[in-house]
Amino acid sequence: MKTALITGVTGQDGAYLAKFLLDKGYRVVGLFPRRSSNTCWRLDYLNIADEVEYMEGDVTDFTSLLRALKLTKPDEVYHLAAQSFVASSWKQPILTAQVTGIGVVNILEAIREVNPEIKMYQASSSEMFGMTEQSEQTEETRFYPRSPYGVSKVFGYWMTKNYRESFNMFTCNGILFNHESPLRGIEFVTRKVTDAVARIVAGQQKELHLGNIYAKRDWGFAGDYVEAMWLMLQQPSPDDYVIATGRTATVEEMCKIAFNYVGLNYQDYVVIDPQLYRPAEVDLLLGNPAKAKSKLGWTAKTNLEQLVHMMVDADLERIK
Ligand code: NDP
Ligand code: GDR
Repeated sequence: MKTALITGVTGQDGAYLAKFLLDKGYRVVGLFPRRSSNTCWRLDYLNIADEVEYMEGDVTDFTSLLRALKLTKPDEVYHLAAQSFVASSWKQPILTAQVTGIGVVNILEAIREVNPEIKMYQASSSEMFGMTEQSEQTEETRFYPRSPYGVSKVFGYWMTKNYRESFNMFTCNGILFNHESPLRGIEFVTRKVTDAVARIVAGQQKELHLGNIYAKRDWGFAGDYVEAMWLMLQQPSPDDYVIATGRTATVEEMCKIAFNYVGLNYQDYVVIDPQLYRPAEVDLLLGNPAKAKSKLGWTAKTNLEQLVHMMVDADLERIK
């Protein structure tokens, strides 16, 4: 039986990945930072909270990572923990750098110290491309991050690559484009929209305030994307991969799909609020997942309409 240690196990991806690995017969250990209230709602939703083992630790506390690795002896580490909300990264830039950036070198150092044979997945991001000059982004596209979050992820990306090249460690970057689900945090735009649709249907909300609805994103389903993380660590050698659907849509188009699904016109509810504009924006993300298809045999299974409908259904159910 293989053991996987997941940092960020209580997050969207951590929950889906834990379920995926448990179904494969793994022993799954989650690094669990001390919080004053319950953060296990996603693991509860997937009915796996009791099947995961927990190790208290925080990615900014190197000693807690050393201890977690020594005690649990994982074969694979999936490093998902981050301050992952781009908009917050301008409000808490130093925390974002410490958690999302330095956290990566903390885990790499801890692995090097305890057992450099442990395979490691780093949750890199399409936000690293930022103000891209290319209409379609691949593993070769230059990075131009546009937020403290994106800058921190670029640091983590290069550290992961550097430890592979310097110490021959099995470390992989998954450059994942936006992926969503019914377990997405409410602050991210897709979930904000689907939650609002459900509340409007229930008569609990009248308007939906949004920022830049012309931003384009390549949105996939988180449940599909966690398989790609696992596949990267099963290859004969470590590498970096773009994981995306290959289709882009504006926030406005995404709204239209969500409102149309319940027979409403988004234009009757959406209010543009300039306060929600970001200090610097990423206008267009569109991934080319050709390498993942040819090397990992991975493609996205869920299209944008299916994804949005799934999220609206889940929010309608919650409102009930
Ligand atoms: P979430 O924000 O849902 O989850 C983040 C997780 O990190 C939570 O479990 C959180 O714990 C944990 N965490 C935060 N700070 C610390 C800390 N100091 N020590 C230990 N754990 C911490 O993110 P997602 O699941 O959506 O994303 C997973 C990873 O993938 C992140 O690194 C994100 O940046 C990256 N990514 C995500 C994409 C997406 O579209 N979802 C796309 C590309 C990359 P708690 O619950 O206690 O707050
Ligand atoms: P993103 O996701 O920044 O791409 O990062 P988010 O859903 O927050 O924003 C997507 C786009 O929508 C625009 N937008 C709004 N966004 C939010 N959150 N709220 C609004 O009201 C709103 N109105 C318009 C944004 O300006 C943006 O252009 C996500 C995170 O999961 C990162 O951790 C991950 O690395 C990237 O995806 C890939």
